[in-house]
Amino acid sequence: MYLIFVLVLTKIIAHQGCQHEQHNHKEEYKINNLIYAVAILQPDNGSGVNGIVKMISDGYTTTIQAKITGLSDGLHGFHIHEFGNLIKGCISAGPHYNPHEKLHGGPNDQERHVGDLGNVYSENGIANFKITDNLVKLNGQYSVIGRSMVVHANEDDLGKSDHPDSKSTGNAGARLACGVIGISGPFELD
Ligand SMILES: [Cu+2]
Ligand SMILES: [Zn+2]
Repeated sequence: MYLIFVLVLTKIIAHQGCQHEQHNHKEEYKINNLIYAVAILQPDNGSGVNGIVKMISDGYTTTIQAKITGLSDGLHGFHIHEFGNLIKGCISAGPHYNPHEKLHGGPNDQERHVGDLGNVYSENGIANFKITDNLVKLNGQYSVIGRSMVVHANEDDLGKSDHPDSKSTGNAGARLACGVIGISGPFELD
């Protein structure tokens, strides 16, 4: 009787272990409950602009950090675009990632695309960028993994100018560099 009990118990524990393992396999790639992503920005049309974007998410907010070189001094629009297909360069990345069908805005606006990260500020050829955002996700239905990061020639007006493109693109101009957002482990951005 005791032996049967032990056998049944062992079976239950083994089964639970198995279920747990299957559950883990379905989850996003997490390290200490954080999800990491990376995008390596490559120049479009010989722009000379390069960069690395690092994202870390706890499932609620995502910190987005970037280091971009080769931009002119000043502000440059910086967005997550819909597609990770860069087959014809940055133009293939499509529009700003906008799953909720909003108008273009800035990262602190209610009315904004999920992909609207505002501007990077470049000085002496180097732009360092860091924000924490609560619309950009690295897990779930609206995960941005597999989409693209794009940096632009001009300042993003955050949807606030009279230009006809203001409410769709921020009139940020040409796409100077872009890269696909991929799953990562932790790494140093320096
Ligand atoms: Cu853009
Ligand atoms: Zn936008």
